[in-house]
Parts: sequence; structure tokens; C-alpha cells
Amino acid sequence: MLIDPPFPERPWDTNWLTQFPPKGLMYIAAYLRNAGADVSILDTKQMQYERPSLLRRSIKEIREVVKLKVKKQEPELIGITSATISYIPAIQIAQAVKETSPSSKVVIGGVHVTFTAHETLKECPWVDMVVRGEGERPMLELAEGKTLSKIEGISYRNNGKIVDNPIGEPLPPDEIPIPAYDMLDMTKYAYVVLMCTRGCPHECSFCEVPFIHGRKIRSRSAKKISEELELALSLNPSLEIRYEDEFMGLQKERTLEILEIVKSKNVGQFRATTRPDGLNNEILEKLKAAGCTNLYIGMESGSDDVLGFNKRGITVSKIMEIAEMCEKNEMLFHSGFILGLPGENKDTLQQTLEVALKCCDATFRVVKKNFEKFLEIMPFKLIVENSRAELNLLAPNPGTQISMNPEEFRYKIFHKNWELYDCNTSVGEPFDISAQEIEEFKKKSFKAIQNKMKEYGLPVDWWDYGYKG
Ligand code: B12
Ligand code: SF4
Repeated sequence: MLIDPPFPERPWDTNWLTQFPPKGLMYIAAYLRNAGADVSILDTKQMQYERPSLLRRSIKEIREVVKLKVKKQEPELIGITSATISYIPAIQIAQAVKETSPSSKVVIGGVHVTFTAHETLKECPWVDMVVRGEGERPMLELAEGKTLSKIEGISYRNNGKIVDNPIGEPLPPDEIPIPAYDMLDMTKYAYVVLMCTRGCPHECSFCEVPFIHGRKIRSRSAKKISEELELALSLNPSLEIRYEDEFMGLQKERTLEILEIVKSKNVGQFRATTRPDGLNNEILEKLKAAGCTNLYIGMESGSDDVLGFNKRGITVSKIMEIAEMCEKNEMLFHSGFILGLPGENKDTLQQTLEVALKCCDATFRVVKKNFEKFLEIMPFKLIVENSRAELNLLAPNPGTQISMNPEEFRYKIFHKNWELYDCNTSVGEPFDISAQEIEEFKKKSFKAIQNKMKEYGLPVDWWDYGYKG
């Protein structure tokens, strides 16, 4: 049994987060099933909001539901996933399942515990094993009952000591299975993320992905992507696609091939995410022709110094180039920035706001020109979300370079209360500016973006910004 834990309860809207099927677990489930194992997935995030009423279930209630399911199913092996924000609910669920079924082996894996294996095994006696890195192979070997010392990528207790087996080679791209969409009721979800690659050769200071999936880009074939899309849409034709490919511009031929497939499936309007490297007009035209209305790019900062210090591998001029290209192609452009990165100070914050507002200029002009057309295909809230610049706060998650070497990055981490690592709460500050000043600046920036909307005659009052501050 593979379990996705609930998202911590928050005063702001988290419903959208519960409408994505749990991808990491779906890959593992497919890999296990292909090898003949009897697998099920329990997505408790999806249970948090009952559709269509959107009545909420509390985490406490969900724990009870999980216990009932475990009692009924008596799984031999239980795998729980955990991102940093969902680590506390994950270990609480783990405790509940172990108490209910002491003979089940309880395993935790995912982007958080990959870097906290010792901490987790010390603080959670009810967790038997931690899987670090990609989970398909280790989970299959655990299911097959292979000797623990021979399973790559696991951490476990042995005679009072914690043993870390080295992580094995990542799965070759043709062994990455099509996620097991058919093991879930896909009509309960709104979105599906098409992940076209695994691995990343970059080394952005705030990201742990290269340490989970390795530094080599492994691209899934256009054929596999096509089969994945077909399977997901056959189970729910109204799913909205999120086309995720960090390297869209670097693997042009493959990108164009995938976009041709997406176009042929008539998926309706969809959103895409990538790194900006190598993006050009031809790709943007193809994205638009396939139905893409919105491109999201993590620009992260409007200061070349901050981008450089955090090894982002792009400059502000690239950001402006993309904004211009999107405007020319009348594509909504959603730029993401992180406030409070190492190297931040008052001047760099101001530079970021200026760049963010320039991005808004480019995209609000597109919105203004096509306002009625966009309103026909998406609600106003989505038009705004898809076109404004987004400003988040830094969460220095475990496994990131900032978290491993805060001093080197001139950064102070306040605490490890993981539930607050939500990118909306200050959990640390750079040496040259305080968390409080950054939060004040974030509020000021939201006002500036609202004013920018007014400048373009966009009806700001149609939408409650949903900003907790
Ligand atoms: C798409 C995506 C989303 C989508 C949808 C996710 C989905 N369910 O489809 C949405 C928009 C919902 C989203 C939301 C958020 N995301 Co996100 N997301 C991603 C992204 C780009 C891809 C995820 C993915 O499909 N990866 C591919 C699969 C194969 O990898 P995987 O999930 O890591 O799973 C593998 C291993 O980790 C392991 N594993 C995972 N679980 C388990 C369980 C067991 C038992 C075992 C054995 C192994 C195992 O095996 C899996 C298969 O190999 C990643 C970055 C990335 N490239 O991975 C960020 C990423 C996961 N997201 C991140 C963040 C911060 C968030 C948010 C908190 C943002 C926010 N402020 O709201 C939220 C909340 C996430 C949550 N857990 O609830 C961070 C997580 C960092 C962290 N330490 O927690 C990442 C790593 C981006 C980053 N570099 O910072 N995200
Ligand atoms: S944020 Fe940087 S390191 Fe992380 S996946 Fe994207 S490009 Fe790679």
C-alpha cells in the first residue's frame, strides 16, 4: 500500500494542491505492478476536500480512515511519500499504520526524507526503513524480500546502528514506467503533470532535485509521453495538462515532437513550465498551437548578483527576452520569483520588483488585448494567476545547498519546523536583510502588482488576491 499524506492545514486555499494525483507514488506503483506485485495507492490529500461539495476532512479524521483501510487490507509493505511540507503528517500517518498493523513493514521515501534519513529513523521508531532517491527499484526489492544489506538506496537500523546503503544508478529512461493513473479514480482530479525528463545538470542553490534524480538529464520518449497522455485522458477527458520539461529549449526536436502529439490529442488549454534556456519563437508558436495559454518560468530574482550567487545559470536579460517573446506570441507569462535568497539586500529586492513589474507589463498588455477571449476559456482568477509575477519566500529545504552550507551562503536558518516550510512563511534570512523587512517588501510588492493591473484597466476588484498578509 502506497500512501500520500495529507497537506498540513493552512488558513489559505490549499484545495488546488489536492487536485493533482500523487505522481511519485504512481511511478512506483506502476513499476511494482509491472513486476507482478499486488499494489494499491491511498491518496489522502485527495480526501481532504470532498468534491463536489468541498467539505473538508481534518488530518485527524483522515488518520482514522487510513487505519480502517490498513486494518481491512493488511498490507505487508506500506510506503509513504513525503515532501518537506508534508513530513509531519507523513510520520503521523506512519505511526498510525504501524500501530494498526505492527507486522507491516513501514517505509518512507521522497524528496524530504532522502536528506533526513537518520533524523527520521531516530525520531520515528515506527518507521522501519527510509528510501533515499528514486524509489522504484528499492521498493520492488523490498517487496520481493531481498536482503536489506543488498538493497541500494535504503537506510535502516541494524544492531542499534543506522546503515545507509549507497544509492544505485538511476532508472534508464525506457525503464521509467507510465504512472499508474488507472489505479486511482481520475475523475476526482483536475490536473495531470506530464513530466518529460528526470535529472538536472544545474546546481541552483535552493533546489535538491539533482541530488534526488541525479545530474544527468534522462528524457522520456515522445512515444511514452503520448501513451501516458492517452491513458490519463481516457480515464478523465477533462483533466488539465501541465506540461513540465525543464529542458524544452535544449531538446528542440523532441519538444516539437511532443507538442505535435499534445496538439493531436485536443487537450484544450494547458499550462507549461520550463527553464528558459534555448526557448525560441518556434517553440512558443508550437506551444500556442497545441493549446498552451500560459508559460511558467522560475526567474527567481531580478538581480544578476543574486542569480549568480545562487548559481541559477540565467541573467536578467534572459528574463526580459522571454517576456518579450511571450508578448509577441500572445502567450500569458507567469514569472516566479523567490524573495530572501542568499545575497539579498534592500537594493536587490527593489531590482526584483522592477523586473517583476516589467514582466507584468508584457503580460498584462496581452491580457488587455485578449481579455474577452481569455475569459471564455478560463476564470478571471486564473487569468490573473497566469499572468502576474509570483513572489514567494525562500524555504531552504533539506538537501539544498543552502540548507547544507548556510554559512557559505551567508544565510541563517531559524528552525526546522518543517510544516512552516511552505514558501509563504519566513523560516530563515540572509545575512544582509531581516526576514521582517523581506515580508514587508513582499506586501508592498503585491500592492505594486495590483496597481499595475489597475494601470492596464484590469478589474482588480474581481479577484480577492487570497494573500494572507
Ligand atoms: C510537478 C510538481 C508539483 C505539482 C504536482 C505534483 C504532482 N503530484 O503531480 C504541484 C504544483 C501540485 C506541486 C506542489 C508543490 N510542490 Co512541487 N514539484 C513538482 C515537480 C516539478 C515534479 C514532481 C514529480 O512528478 N517528480 C517526478 C517524480 C518521479 O519524482 P518524486 O516525486 O521525487 O518521486 C520519486 C522519489 O522522490 C521517490 N519517492 C517519492 N515518494 C516516495 C515514497 C516511497 C515509499 C519511496 C520508496 C520512494 C518515494 O521515488 C519517486 C520515483 O522515483 C518537483 C520537482 C522535480 N523535478 O521533481 C517539484 C517539487 C517536488 N515541489 C516542491 C514544492 C516545494 C512544492 C510545494 C510545497 C510548493 C508550494 N509552496 O505550494 C507544493 C506542495 C507539494 C506537496 N507535497 O504537497 C519541491 C519539494 C521540495 C521539498 N523538499 O519538499 C520540489 C522538489 C521542487 C523544488 N526543487 O523545490 N509540485
Ligand atoms: S531549479 Fe535549478 S537545479 Fe532545480 S531542477 Fe530547476 S534548473 Fe535544475
